[in-house]
Amino acid sequence: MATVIQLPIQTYESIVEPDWCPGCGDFGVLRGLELAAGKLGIAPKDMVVVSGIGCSSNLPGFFHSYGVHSLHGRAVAVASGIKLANHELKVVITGGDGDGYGIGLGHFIHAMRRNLDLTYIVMNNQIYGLTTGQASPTTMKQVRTKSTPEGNFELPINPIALGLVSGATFVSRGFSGDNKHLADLFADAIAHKGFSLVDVFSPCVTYNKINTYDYFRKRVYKLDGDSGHDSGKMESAMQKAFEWDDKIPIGVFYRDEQPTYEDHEKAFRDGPLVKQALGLGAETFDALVDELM
Ligand SMILES: Cc1ncc(C[n+]2csc(CCOP(=O)(O)OP(=O)(O)O)c2C)c(N)n1
Ligand code: SF4
Ligand SMILES: [Mg+2]
Repeated sequence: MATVIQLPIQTYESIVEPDWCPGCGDFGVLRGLELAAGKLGIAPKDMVVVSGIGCSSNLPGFFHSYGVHSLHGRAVAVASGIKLANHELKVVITGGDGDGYGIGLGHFIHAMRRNLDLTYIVMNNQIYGLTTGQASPTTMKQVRTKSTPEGNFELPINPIALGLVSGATFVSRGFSGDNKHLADLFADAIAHKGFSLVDVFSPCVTYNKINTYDYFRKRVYKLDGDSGHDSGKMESAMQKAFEWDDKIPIGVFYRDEQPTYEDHEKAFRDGPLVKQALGLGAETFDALVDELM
């Protein structure tokens, strides 16, 4: 196995300062990602961070690597394209619960069942932060928001259960209030070969006064260690996925080694597409560009 040369977190410091509200959970996610990338020794040139739209989706601007700030709900689609063009890159998707579990839900499910080698970090604050406090797909029942003044009566999405039934081969949850645990989780998720989901409780201190740091500090416990959970067993993972209320698990729910989409794709046997010859003469290529542009 190749020796990993760890890198300092300064490697990933952007020239752009985060403009999140003071105390926003997304700061913890950014630091966790810096620590994880440093632990794995990933050079910024070998990494792409892709997002959609939302407060959380601003993250690629605050992290020094390649990055794309795409369209609302389209981060997974853009990341899939990047991965297929050059599967040697580490591709990490960062975004919010509205972005990924609402408008982007279709892309999310299909990427999981394809087992593309992508890492998806969802900053789940159970609210639309950027648009100033409407209910999101993970807002709990009865919670009052700008768009649910009488209390939310929709059933929230359960991202962990959804990840499990959709074929993700690494399904996990973290909490912004526990940086060290979060960084280790991100490192494991990025190192995992296949689709990794990390749903992160990342409190919105401005618009969600229910799911606060205190709310989670009182409830979260770690699956790793002596919880008795076996992350190799789907049944156990599914049971843990439905624990909520007084005790909420964080850590790795499920992990499985399966061939990835890239492993199956014949076109990749000669290396990443970007490094392969086009198979067209220069004249044909120029003619195509003229026709299509
Ligand atoms: C197609 C489209 N629809 C709606 C919007 C408006 N919009 C921007 S961000 C957002 C929700 C963001 O929520 P989330 O993904 O949870 O991110 P957060 O701000 O909470 O981090 C919405 C509805 C948009 N930009 N584009
Ligand atoms: S509005 Fe909420 S999610 Fe957005 S930056 Fe502020 S605290 Fe974070
Ligand atoms: Mg949100």
